[in-house]
Amino acid sequence: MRVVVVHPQADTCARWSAALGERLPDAQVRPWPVDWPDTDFAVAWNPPDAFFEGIRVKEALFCAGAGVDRLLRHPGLPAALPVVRVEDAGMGLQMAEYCCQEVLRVFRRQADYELQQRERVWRELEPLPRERFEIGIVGMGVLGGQVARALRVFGFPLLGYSRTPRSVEGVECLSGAEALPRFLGRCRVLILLAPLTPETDSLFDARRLAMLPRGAWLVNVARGALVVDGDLVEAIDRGRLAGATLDVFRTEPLPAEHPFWGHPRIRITPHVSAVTLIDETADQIAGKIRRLRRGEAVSGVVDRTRGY
Ligand code: NDP
Ligand code: OXD
Repeated sequence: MRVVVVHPQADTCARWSAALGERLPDAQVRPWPVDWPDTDFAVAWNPPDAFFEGIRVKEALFCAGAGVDRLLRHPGLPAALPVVRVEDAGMGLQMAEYCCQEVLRVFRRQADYELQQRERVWRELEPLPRERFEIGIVGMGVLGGQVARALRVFGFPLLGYSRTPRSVEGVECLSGAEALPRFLGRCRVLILLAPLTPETDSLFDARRLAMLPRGAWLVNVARGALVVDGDLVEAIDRGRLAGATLDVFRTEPLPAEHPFWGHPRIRITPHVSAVTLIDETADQIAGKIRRLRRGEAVSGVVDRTRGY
């Protein structure tokens, strides 16, 4: 059995190959480029345009991350090749840490206390009422579900929004386009954790952002293109939104001249809210390769018509 690994960073590619090689001792695992005409499986993160020109992937392509938007836009991706994505593999816990941190920062008025510290002001601010501090999560899949479960501990009212109906204990779940205005109208903090698809591209434009309660906070840990950048800055500057925490951007790395960088009410991290953990993910992918070899079904197969 042959497995090719393709990744833009050579050292990471080598680490992936070694991790998969250890777990699949009967396989030949090689970093791309290889001189093989074909391979049974490929494991890929942002493969270059030339990738599929020189090699035929026979059984399945594993995305080395959870989001497949970029892979599905690859011009050479064969139409019939099954694409399998990463499901959790340690990302859910990281996402839960990141989102809880940002929610608690807003709830505990940390930004206001930081401003006070700069002025050497000792003043106790009014606590926000927990029972009215509603948190909304767009995307109640593997990661959104784990974020909701982590937030439950704090007793905030939780809302979830997904494409199709979901049921998660302790979360009021809404779905479908007609429910979106009702959902947005309640979110003091809005967490984006839906994939980038034709339906979610630029979904959070001026009109949708205006549906949020005045003073809401946006946390985007999904993909930058879910949000219209200029509309977000305007909503914050006009005081409609209190601010935003952004981990993902339309262009990454975020260009130095982008207005997000210097904005006092925007917090930025460089796409690190949940990083792919090579060992955990290699365990998952190697397990799925073994199952596929035995003719068994695996989870995480991307539905290309849905786009995730
Ligand atoms: P899942 O496929 O498990 O969940 C996706 C969720 O989004 C589902 O609940 C789905 O609805 C919902 N959804 C899809 N389309 C829409 C829509 N049009 N409107 C509302 N909801 C929608 O994905 P994961 O939870 O594993 O990952 C989610 C995303 O997180 C990834 O696609 C990726 O972009 C991003 N990500 C970011 C990382 C980072 O470091 N910043 C790391 C990892 C992932 P339904 O339940 O009906 O299917
Ligand atoms: C992912 C990501 O989708 O890193 O896994 O964003």
